[in-house]
Amino acid sequence: MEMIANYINGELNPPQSADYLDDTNPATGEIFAKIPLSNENDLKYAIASAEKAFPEWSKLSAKERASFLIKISNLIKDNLEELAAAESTDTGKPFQLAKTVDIPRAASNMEFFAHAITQFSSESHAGRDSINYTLRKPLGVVACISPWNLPLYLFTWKIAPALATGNCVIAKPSEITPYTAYLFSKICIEAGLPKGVLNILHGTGREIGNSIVQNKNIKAVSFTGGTATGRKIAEISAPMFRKISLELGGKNPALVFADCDLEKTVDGLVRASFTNQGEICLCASRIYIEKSIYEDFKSSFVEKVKALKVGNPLNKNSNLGALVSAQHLGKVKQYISIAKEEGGKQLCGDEDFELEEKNKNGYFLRPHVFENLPNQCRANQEEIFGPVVSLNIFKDEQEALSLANQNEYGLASSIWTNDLSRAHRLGDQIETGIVWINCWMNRDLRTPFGGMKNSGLGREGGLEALRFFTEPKNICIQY
Ligand code: TXE
Repeated sequence: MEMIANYINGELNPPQSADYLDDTNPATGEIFAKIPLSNENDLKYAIASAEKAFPEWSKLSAKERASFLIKISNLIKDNLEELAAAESTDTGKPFQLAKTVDIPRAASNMEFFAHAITQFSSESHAGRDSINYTLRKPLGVVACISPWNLPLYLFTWKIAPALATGNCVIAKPSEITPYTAYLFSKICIEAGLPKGVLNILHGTGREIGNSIVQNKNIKAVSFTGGTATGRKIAEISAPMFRKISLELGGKNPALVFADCDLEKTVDGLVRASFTNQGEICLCASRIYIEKSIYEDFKSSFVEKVKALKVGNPLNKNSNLGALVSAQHLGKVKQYISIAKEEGGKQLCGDEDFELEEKNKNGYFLRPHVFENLPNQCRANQEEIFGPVVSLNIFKDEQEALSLANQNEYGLASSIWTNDLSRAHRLGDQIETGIVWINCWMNRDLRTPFGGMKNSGLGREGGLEALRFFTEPKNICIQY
């Protein structure tokens, strides 16, 4: 049994409580590792180490800091297979997905911000009798708290810009999927990252997560997770006037117009709905289809969803693996019951499927598609975060927009049309932070990433992240 360790002051440490939590493989139901239950004492040690490391780390040139990030990125690439297998074991996601998306993206995150910081410049404003220039200083010790759905991918997405800008970091991965963050700490040691620059604490959100957020020495919190947790972090941080970046849930609409390329749209939306078992905050979950093509779309979509293979995540041909935990499977199944009670007609999801003997206790669920759900019902309004989508009808563009915007979330949307003017019009009016036209999850790391309404606060990515992790200071010089 692997004992996961905290990474504090450049070393792997057991938790001071000596208490551990089980780490379960969701595809088998077996416990494969033990997770440290960190407490205030571990946090104190981590913060002291980070504060000690900060003066030297923040004074390194951008190029010097970038060289550590590049080393880490290369080591992630060198360990691709091992990291992908670990991610698959911890989350239940297909190994192929981890190998082609999660882990390569973690390497890209480190590499991208290594390059970005060497190109980061600040503004200057020349006036008639003076010139102003802006310094962008690192904040100090900052916290990065990440969720279970894309563990190493989102963990590095936060850590990389925080380190690149000269901050020292206290990072907490989800207690549900901590394993690749542990392997990442070993990579940081191998890369020679100076001690205390990055500290990784494992444990529950309720205990160590809350302690990190309550700590006044933490100058900023970058968080991805549920909306309820984001709200708590905002409430704690507001009286401290502390910077927060919150990437929260989504209930993402997809609008399908009669003038779309139907086959490409169906393929695109099967992927958008069920990649990673639907456990991505960007997944499409409410699909709105123009009335004249509704029946054609529905039959083609449902046929392709029925053909998706659910099973052992280590098999190359599994499209969907297991959901992340028994608890989460229970939550998703509860929403399936709610959808039925709300009048939804289930179009697929109950087909028989074969599981290998070792996967019999895993948390598997076939993708579910519903129709006939009212727009305001819970199944169409609340984030399910699993392989469940609804098909809905609209009559014209105005109605499509109105149905899409009737939701408390505002993270991502996709619009499927060949009418360029319509794409621009809706792109402007739809209330989401990210709009994809005729595609989904096409990501350029330079772009602002994040949501409006209950989907969060602030943006990550590119310059937005570099600005978040720095304090601007204006200096005015009289000529
Ligand atoms: O998130 P939590 P969970 C959504 C999705 C999911 C729900 C809950 O709907 O069902 O959120 O998921 C830490 N102070 N998303 O339970 O609880 C926690 O330990 C400080 C959307 O995983 O928000 C973990 O590291 N930290 C999402 C992280 O916060 C706390 C991705 C996220 O946990 C804390 C995942 C506290 N009080 C879930 N409580 C997305 N937008 O990508 C928890 N944590």
